[in-house]
Amino acid sequence: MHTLIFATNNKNKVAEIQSLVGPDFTIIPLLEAGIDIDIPEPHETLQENAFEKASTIHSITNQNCFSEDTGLEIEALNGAPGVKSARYAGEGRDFQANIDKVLQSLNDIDYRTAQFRTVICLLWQDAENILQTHYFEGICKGRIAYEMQGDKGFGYDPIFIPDGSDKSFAEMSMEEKNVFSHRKKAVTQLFEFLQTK
Ligand code: ITT
Repeated sequence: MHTLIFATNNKNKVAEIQSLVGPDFTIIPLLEAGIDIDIPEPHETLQENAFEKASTIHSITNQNCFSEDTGLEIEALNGAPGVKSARYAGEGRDFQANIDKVLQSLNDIDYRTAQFRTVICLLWQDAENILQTHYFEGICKGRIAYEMQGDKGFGYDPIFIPDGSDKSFAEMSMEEKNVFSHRKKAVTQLFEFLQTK
């Protein structure tokens, strides 16, 4: 049995990852661990931000933990919003404003190829008590819809249609989203790694 703190304040991420956890793992979200802080994400890469979040929580708890940073990368916008996805339309981290800005930026552009990319950072104390850092990445390729579709999920889900589907993530149940999901792919690698421990 592995117990891991998940260094996030995003309840939707917690719900998605809880839905993937098997009996061998216990995931403890920050609020359940009694930690109520907004961890900064100041860096230029998902990997650096993920490390920042995991290392901040490890320094507080001294326990095994992981974090993840996710970006929506749109080819016609040279990879934007990318690492700035949470604050694309400003510091308010407003889902609707972020979606409006993406749709506005792609106005009159039919080339709508995009991907979600998730980077997980695991800080793990090995059997010799040495702290190891491991990264796991998951990518979901797809396209940006012309308008919002569906009301499930969170963030950019209403405008992202994964390859292999005609539905946006916001038109899917969590189980359907997991068939395609960037997060599912990264978490699967994390669990596979932990199963070898
Ligand atoms: P933590 O840093 O506390 O984990 P956050 O919401 O700040 O939570 P990110 O920086 O990783 O998380 O998220 C970047 C943005 O991308 C943010 O606006 C999310 O809503 C959005 N996002 C992340 N995963 C998504 C998904 O699976 N579907 C749609 N939008 C997503």
